[in-house]
Amino acid sequence: MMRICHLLLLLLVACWSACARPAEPPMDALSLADGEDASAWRVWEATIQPDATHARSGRALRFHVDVNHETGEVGHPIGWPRTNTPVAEDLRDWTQWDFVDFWVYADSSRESLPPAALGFIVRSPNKENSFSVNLEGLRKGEWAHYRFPTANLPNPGDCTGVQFFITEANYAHGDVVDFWIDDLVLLRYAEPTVISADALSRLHYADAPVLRVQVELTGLEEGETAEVLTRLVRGNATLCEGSARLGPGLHTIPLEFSGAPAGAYELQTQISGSERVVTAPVRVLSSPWEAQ
Ligand SMILES: [Ca+2]
Repeated sequence: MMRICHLLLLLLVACWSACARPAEPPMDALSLADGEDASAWRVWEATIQPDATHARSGRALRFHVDVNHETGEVGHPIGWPRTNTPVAEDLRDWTQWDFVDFWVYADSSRESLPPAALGFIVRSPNKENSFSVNLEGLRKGEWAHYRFPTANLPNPGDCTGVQFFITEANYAHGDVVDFWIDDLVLLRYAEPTVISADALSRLHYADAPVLRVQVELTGLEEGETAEVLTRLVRGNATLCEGSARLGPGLHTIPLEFSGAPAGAYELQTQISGSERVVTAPVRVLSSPWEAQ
């Protein structure tokens, strides 16, 4: 009996997790590398070639490094084996896209990878404006998925190239390491999408007349707008609701609030006509003493 209860509980939790997470909205994708052709990739102190040993589909780009602490560039025997490709001139404006997204599979002669196993750079004409990141979470014998918002790049309007590199100082002389890079794409929401919605303050005093909701919208052309609905609910009861017609970017919707009993509520926000609801908790307080 105990075991059945546990099983039911697990099923409930699994269902709850699946239901609570809104399905990913449809996206447009532009492929930068699908692993079938490495001819546009330049490489230093390493090799790169299409290879089917590990691939999301077809082949992946296999970036192979024999770590060597004694050879390499003059003055930098412990260097940075790397590979990069230019981005075609007409594709360099990534403000038109929401994410850069790719998969990496890692293998090595080592028992496990060092913490900073592989780096990724989105290059800009000006080096200081390049985006450089250590790909955390890479593990030997596993795929890892990376998705970076283009809004986080210092210069998303002029992305001239992408690069993968290792820092040999993080490895031992003689280590062998391979990375299979696949499905390197730019993604954007294909329809109006709420990417975040939250109360400016998650603690709301019951006598305050306005609850301010911060909403970020994407999937809209400049000048295009969408109707956004937002409401505060508990169970089946809607305490207050509002709507606004908004364009892309960050906005604040003032939600008229006519009072509600103290307690935990849920803020629900969606594009009118869409089933995808973004939720955030709000706590209504009847007096400042409850904030403790
Ligand atoms: Ca592929």
